[in-house]
Amino acid sequence: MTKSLKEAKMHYCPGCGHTIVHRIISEVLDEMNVRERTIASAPVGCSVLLYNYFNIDVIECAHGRVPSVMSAIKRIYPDRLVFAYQGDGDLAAIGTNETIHTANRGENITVIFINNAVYGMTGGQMAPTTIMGQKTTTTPAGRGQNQEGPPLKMCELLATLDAPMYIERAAVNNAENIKKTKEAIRKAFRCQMEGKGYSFVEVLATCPTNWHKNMKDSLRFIQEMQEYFPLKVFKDKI
Ligand SMILES: Cc1ncc(C[n+]2csc(CCOP(=O)(O)OP(=O)(O)O)c2C)c(N)n1
Ligand code: SF4
Repeated sequence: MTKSLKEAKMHYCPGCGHTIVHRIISEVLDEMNVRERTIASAPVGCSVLLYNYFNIDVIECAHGRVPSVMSAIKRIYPDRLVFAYQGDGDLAAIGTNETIHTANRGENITVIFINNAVYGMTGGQMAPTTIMGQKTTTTPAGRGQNQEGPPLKMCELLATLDAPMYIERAAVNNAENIKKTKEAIRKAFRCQMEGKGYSFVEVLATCPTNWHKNMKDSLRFIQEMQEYFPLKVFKDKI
């Protein structure tokens, strides 16, 4: 158990990527000794209850409004570590506007973006990051070019802006990638604490329930996602 996580039973489905990312974040907060100075957002989505799990200050934000709320909090408390935690429906659909303008302003916050290629909480509808051909409840024949268009690549999009300082895409499908995810989050937090500016870490994460896959196939699906979402550092101006 880490100090930054409470001893609480999580509500996530077995095999859910959110649990791994929660654990990684908590380890980094412990190791950086910033737990008591950290403020996070709980988004609307499956991680809506993350304030029950993290032993830090958390503010609940309306769906998609997270980066704006966290920008305001950071401006009021510039000495705090402020991070947004968002799913792909939250960050890349209803919240696209806030995401782009927050990054473009170079707000000194960290955004952790959980890309599980679906709307998890509401039952597996298509997300902006659903990959081509992927079947969801709203794309029963698979996501197609004519009706839905290709997936939105948020790291690539944000990397075209001048202000962001650090942008990386990682995944939690094996031990090596989990280690890299932890390093990416640590680097992003350090970027913020050194006052350098906006940092963004996307994490490809499993949703076995809405993918209708067992764990082995879910991990394999993260490999398939990488055809559209390559794992790499898109920007490092730290
Ligand atoms: C303003 C508003 N619109 C729509 C919803 C319904 N809603 C709740 S969660 C969600 C999608 C969540 O998906 P995602 O952000 O990808 O997170 P996940 O559940 O996959 O972790 C939606 C559309 C809402 N709660 N509020
Ligand atoms: S529905 Fe998907 S994202 Fe939500 S808790 Fe279950 S596995 Fe995780």
